[in-house]
Amino acid sequence: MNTVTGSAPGRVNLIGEHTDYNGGFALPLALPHRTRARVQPRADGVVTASSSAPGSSTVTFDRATQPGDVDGWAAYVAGVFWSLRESGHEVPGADVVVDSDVPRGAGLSSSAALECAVLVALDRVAGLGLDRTGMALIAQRAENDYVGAPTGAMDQMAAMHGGDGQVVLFDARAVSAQPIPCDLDAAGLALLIIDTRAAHSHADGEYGARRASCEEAAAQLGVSTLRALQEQQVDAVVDRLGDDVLRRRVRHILTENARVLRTVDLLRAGKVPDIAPLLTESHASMRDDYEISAPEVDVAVEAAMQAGALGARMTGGGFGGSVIALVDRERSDAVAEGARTAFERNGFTEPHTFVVVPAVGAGVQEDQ
Ligand code: GAF
Repeated sequence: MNTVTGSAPGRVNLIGEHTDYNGGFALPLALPHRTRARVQPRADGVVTASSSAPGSSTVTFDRATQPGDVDGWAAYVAGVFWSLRESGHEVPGADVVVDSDVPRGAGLSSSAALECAVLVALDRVAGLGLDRTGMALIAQRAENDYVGAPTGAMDQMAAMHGGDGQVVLFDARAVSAQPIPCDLDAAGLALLIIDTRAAHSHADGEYGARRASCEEAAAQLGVSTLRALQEQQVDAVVDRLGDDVLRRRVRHILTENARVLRTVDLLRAGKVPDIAPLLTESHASMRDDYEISAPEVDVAVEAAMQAGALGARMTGGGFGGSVIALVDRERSDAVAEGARTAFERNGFTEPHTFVVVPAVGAGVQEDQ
């Protein structure tokens, strides 16, 4: 068996937040930032995981690892070995060496990038021949049941299905990924990321609490997921719920799904600038109805808009992480500067800002 290097991108979600675990729609894109995992098979069944990140030490575990054996960043690696076995796939032990330029803790899915980089490499090393959606679901299971973060599959689907100049329409009920053209450059636009550097995690309680609220609302409404209500009038649906918090959670999910579909229509029609107000509406919905924003995030969105962004919203799981701003290309520096100035005024840590374009999904390279 040869040594194989897998690589997989981080992602930003253009629109469609917290919809995936409700059987809904999301529209992520793969980032140019990637995680690489060099996987050298070994015959003794042992796995070592090491990282080029400063201060990280090598973690050793058995290829038949079980949830609870490994924690920290290496749990995402161990989780992939576990999830593959749980799905009936035999893989050898290996020395896994990880290197990444996906910002960590920024809401840009460094965890899915790590899972998917290891997974595509193991798929090739063991000659499994898995398809991309199948691998995304195996990676999601690693995150859910080994790491313990109750996420949907959007991040892994973006890492697996992303493409140059495209966003990925993820339909969580159908478990399908469809490429949608998104040529920002041709429209004279840029997508600016403002990493607020406000702490963010999926494994803590708030993400799971939102998921539980949606499941509770679906049960009260007599459906298996909120997606089943998508064709109905939003007000009529929420009026059937007695609890105000559940009403607002459901309103976010149903209106957000509709915004994703509207965005897709506009992108298909080549009307890229017209998606901007939908991004800003999505942010207001996350802030007011779903209550997953954070002070740094709201300041970043407001500052971006004041500095001339066409639309802006938080991206990812929430409670921190990154904001995306759709800007006229020549305004991107001014918008980034506007965010920095506002953060300084508010006494927040300086944000990281950078422009991204949709990039390719996971892939492998075999060492000669
Ligand atoms: C995180 C999760 F991992 C995704 O599955 C998704 O729910 C997202 O938050 C919110 O849209 O990135």
